[in-house]
Amino acid sequence: MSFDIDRLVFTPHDVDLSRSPLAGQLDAETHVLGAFNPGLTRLPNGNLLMMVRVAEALSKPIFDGAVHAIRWDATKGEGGASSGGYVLDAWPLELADTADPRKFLLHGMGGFKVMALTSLSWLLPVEMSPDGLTIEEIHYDRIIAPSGNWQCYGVEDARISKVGDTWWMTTCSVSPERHSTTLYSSTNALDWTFEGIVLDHQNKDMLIFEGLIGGKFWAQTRPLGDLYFAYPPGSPFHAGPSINLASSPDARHWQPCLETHIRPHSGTPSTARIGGGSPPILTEVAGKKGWLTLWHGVEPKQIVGIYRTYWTLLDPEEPWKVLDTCHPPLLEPNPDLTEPLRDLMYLDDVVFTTGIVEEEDHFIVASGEADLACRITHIPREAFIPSRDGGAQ
Ligand code: MAN
Repeated sequence: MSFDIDRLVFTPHDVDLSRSPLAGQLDAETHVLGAFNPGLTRLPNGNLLMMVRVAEALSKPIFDGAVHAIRWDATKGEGGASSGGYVLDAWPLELADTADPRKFLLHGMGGFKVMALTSLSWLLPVEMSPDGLTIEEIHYDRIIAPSGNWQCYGVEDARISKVGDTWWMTTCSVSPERHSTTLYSSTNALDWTFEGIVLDHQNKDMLIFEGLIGGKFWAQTRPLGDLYFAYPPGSPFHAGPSINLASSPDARHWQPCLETHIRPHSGTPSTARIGGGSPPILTEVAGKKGWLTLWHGVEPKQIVGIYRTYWTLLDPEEPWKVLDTCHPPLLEPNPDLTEPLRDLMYLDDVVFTTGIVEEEDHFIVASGEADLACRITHIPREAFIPSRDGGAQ
């Protein structure tokens, strides 16, 4: 499917690294590997806010026979032992497998699959015009960067939901102890308060519904592991990560929901791995009212795979029930968009949707394109055409 308004609105060229939280801290040159996967919300002044993930990487990660990773360290910093700062870790080259451009695998780590990242991510608030197409202001004074050991390898992939008068932002925090979901809250979507870890190890892509159901907060979660149990032979689903639901009295303490939610289909490899995309919003598409959720499906291909965006409409009162969905993707990676940035590209075939704002006759959808730049697509309401066996998910 193609859309009239569909373009890259923010790229690595738009980031001024002299204002990065890492600036002047490392004895090595860095560059913006990607400025992508933006959370999206409407600000009180009518503009849109994109919370952009800036992945900052070493320009020359390999020197002195070692590959280097950036880490936030609580004991480093101008203010003494507790202010924190950034350091470089050297890993002997013979231990590292660097086939995946996003991370390197370290061998000889007790039999576990152990990774280090080629970049450290922090979050940059970028204010956009009401249609999401023009940059109005980049809020370097409100960057969200690692502030504790639980996110010493970075803060990634913000998703913003407004519930009542409060904005909630889930993020993925990376550390040796956990790859977790961290939460921030705000009363204006620009000044954020850290609320702690809300989902522990290997649970990310958490999307808080933009509204309460039965007086409770609801969210999609996606526990990820490398061990799953089989569906029975002949099942329409295949084993692997699923998008699950949880509810909470306060957005801080979450109880998993017993009902199944969105699961990978056995009939197609396109959704072999799935995860949440944009926060579910209560709206009307295809003649039905419900929670519209956009999520990603990954088709295995080489190392990273092909990432596409799919949609599902959920029952307004019982959100585990699927009202409609569509098997062909809503949004696919678009190489034409990234062509002008070809010299900066390090992977292909990825669109990763992270935000949605509703307008009268269309939705403004924010995605990361190729883990490189921010893509805004205006998707008309009529584009949501259910597959015939709509409720199969
Ligand atoms: C993972 C995450 C995302 C990223 C995709 C594609 O799902 O790290 O942040 O966009 O991979 O690389």
